[in-house]
Amino acid sequence: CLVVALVSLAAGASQPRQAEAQASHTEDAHATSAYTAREVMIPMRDGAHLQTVIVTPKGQTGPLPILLTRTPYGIPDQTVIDTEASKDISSALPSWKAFQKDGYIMVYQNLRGRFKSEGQFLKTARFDANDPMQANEVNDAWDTIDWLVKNVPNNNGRVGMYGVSYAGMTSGITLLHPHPALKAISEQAAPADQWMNDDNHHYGALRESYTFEYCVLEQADKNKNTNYNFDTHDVYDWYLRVGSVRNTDKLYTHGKLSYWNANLDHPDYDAFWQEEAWYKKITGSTVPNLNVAGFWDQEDPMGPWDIFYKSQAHDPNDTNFIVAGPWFHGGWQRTDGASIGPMLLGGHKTSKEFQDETEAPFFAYYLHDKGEKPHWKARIFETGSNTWQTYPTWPDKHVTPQSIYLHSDGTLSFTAPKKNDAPYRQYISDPANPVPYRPRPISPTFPVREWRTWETMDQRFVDHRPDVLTFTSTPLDQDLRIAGPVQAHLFASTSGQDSDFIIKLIDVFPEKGQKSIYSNDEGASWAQSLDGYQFPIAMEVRRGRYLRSFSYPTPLVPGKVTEWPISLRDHDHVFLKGHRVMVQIQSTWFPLIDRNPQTWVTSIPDAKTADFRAAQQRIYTTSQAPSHITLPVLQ
Ligand code: PG9
Repeated sequence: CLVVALVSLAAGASQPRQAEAQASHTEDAHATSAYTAREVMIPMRDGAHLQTVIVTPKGQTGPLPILLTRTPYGIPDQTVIDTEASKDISSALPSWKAFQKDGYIMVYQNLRGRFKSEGQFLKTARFDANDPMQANEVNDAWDTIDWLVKNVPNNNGRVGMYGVSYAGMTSGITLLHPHPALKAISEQAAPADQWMNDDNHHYGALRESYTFEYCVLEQADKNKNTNYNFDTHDVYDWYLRVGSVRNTDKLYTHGKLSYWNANLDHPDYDAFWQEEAWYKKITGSTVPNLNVAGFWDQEDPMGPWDIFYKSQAHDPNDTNFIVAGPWFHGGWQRTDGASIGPMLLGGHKTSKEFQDETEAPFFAYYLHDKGEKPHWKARIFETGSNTWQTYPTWPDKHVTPQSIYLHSDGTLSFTAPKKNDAPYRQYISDPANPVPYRPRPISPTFPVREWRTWETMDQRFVDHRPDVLTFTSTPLDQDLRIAGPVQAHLFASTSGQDSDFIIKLIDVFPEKGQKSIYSNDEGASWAQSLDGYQFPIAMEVRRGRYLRSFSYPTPLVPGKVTEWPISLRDHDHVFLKGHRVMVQIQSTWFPLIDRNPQTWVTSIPDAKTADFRAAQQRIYTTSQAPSHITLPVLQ
């Protein structure tokens, strides 16, 4: 039997992801070949042929459904398939093991313009329903499904699609015009609005280091995923030295990364980005869909919620579902899910539980007529209590919004500020000395692992910096359970004409007796202290120039107290009795978020060195300007 080199199927495939797949595959290297893989070039309506691998279980007796994944990152067994027309492979990839007891024909396709697929890489979620010849991911999926059901021997005429991130987007976007044979999809961490709250921007604030490095990964070479070769160990230094974001292109990439340059050329929510917000064209739940979201997703935290909520508006047959859990981007397919960052999850293997108990039964029901339809709308792994919860509606009907207020003495409480309280706390935000988004030295985004879990990192690394404000509650005298959308309202001013505010909702562990004990398969075990750990539950940035309009930025009035609504997305977490609730506020988050010059410029990526100036930031804590976070409290 053969040992084959697996390329990770997962979106954003990078070296560690490949290494994981390879390691798990090697374990099975001596098993009997269980599948046959063959490569075909499937024709699209405009004549482009897309490289597709069809993996069939050996000894298949009856007709089986097809499960299709469409990715820009390379299909599995790329190297093997490139040289031969068909090949035996010995074992399932980790991410499809759970399906195989029911039996599926697995199909992987490289998107047009990637690897051996012909045509131009689209790198867009455009879809014009009035132009049936438009090259887009909806039509490519349609043509592929049409070809598969007509040409793959022994298929049962039903197709499912699934995938994480980019492959989640290519699954989810089929909702806009599904092929009749497409009977179920599971979009997982699909980006839905790249300017608003997914990979590239958050409310217009450019995700500089991630987007730049992602564009290198995907666009530098058609035939492989590429990592940028930095000349500093700490990329914080590299980005600071680069200065104006436009210099990345001027000095280093010289027009080679068209999508990166598009990000710089379109700083505002213009027609370019509105076209990318494909989920807004969803008219309802057209195909049964299992949306999957991670609460610590560092790339596409909002897309699945956008798609879920938009489909929910018209879901007459109740076929739109959401699963969310304690996962980084795609964590439910890439780890066993026994922990999130350093937090163990009560003995659960949340990824395996999701795959075995939710994902596989979902496809079995819609593609095999086996088992039962999900009896819930949302199935969520709640952290803190470390339990799976099912909800008949999401948000749950029993949620009561309760506001937790920031006070000028640095406390946080459910009591609103009093009339005579001091009006504000303040700090100087200096773009020349930005707050790092994770502890330095900051490694490149890919291929190292820290990127995956940075959203779980202990926030003590910035606590007490002079440009970070901290507000803390007393220890809770009972559990505080939140389930639903979390919404911050800052009342703030700046001495500049533009500014960012970053707000973090944090669960502070007690000072004694908190630890995670890990063990490995060899029987070794070790402990990590979590005493006083500042565990982020929700974090978000807003950019002042877009407070009034996302499409037409306007300057802030220096010194004017303004309300900043900041959505912190949906969460399900229990702050346990004895823990404290903390809020941190700062104005830089570098180099993840590009620096705001804090003076008025028409385009931040083109700001000059002299435009970057320090500003005095004030967070108001009065009865007229009560900064607070509204929590969805569930008793
Ligand atoms: N988050 C990645 C991505 C998807 C779509 C567009 C841009 C980036 C990914 O992991 O695929």
